[in-house]
Amino acid sequence: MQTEPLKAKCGQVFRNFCAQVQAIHIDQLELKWITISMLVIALFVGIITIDAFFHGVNPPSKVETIDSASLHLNKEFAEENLGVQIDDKGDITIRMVAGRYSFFPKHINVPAETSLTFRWVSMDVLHGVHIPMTNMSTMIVPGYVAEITTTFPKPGEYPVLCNEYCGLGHNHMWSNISVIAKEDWKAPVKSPAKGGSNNE
Ligand SMILES: [Cu+2]
Repeated sequence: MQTEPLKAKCGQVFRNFCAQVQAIHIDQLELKWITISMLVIALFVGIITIDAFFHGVNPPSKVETIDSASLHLNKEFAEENLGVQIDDKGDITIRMVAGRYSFFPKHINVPAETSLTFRWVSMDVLHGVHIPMTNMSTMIVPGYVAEITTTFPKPGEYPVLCNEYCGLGHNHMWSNISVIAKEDWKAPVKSPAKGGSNNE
């Protein structure tokens, strides 16, 4: 019942707005620059959209949840499943837990020039992880799994730093990764964790 008058009112407001816009005098030169600016904005938005589509960049709404209070009971993030694991297809997954004030495991060995999938969880408060010289920089929010795929281009020692203030010991919160030449790296002898459906 209320929709018709509302629709008419909205239509009237829109018509008034259009009339006002038409009444504004816009100089030709100004119009040219407005058009150029709009095209530049459209170009940038287009580039971002296409890039996100081809690189599989997802909005933060694509979340994977986990119970931070019972990580030790969770199959995927139980202590024996942490660290580097290689599956039958040769894909490497690294599971790490952040807690005040360290990353667990404290040290891992990974191969250089190889795609590595890191899965991070927090056992207590909000943490962050930053590995200089890589694209690894994310928040580790309690209750969520942060997954990032990265590649270390060169062998060497890489620090793993917490970049979210998490308490008095925040500045001691670090860990390190030894990146080993691809041909010298040996896969750890561990049975792969069953990922996916066991996050409750
Ligand atoms: Cu921290």
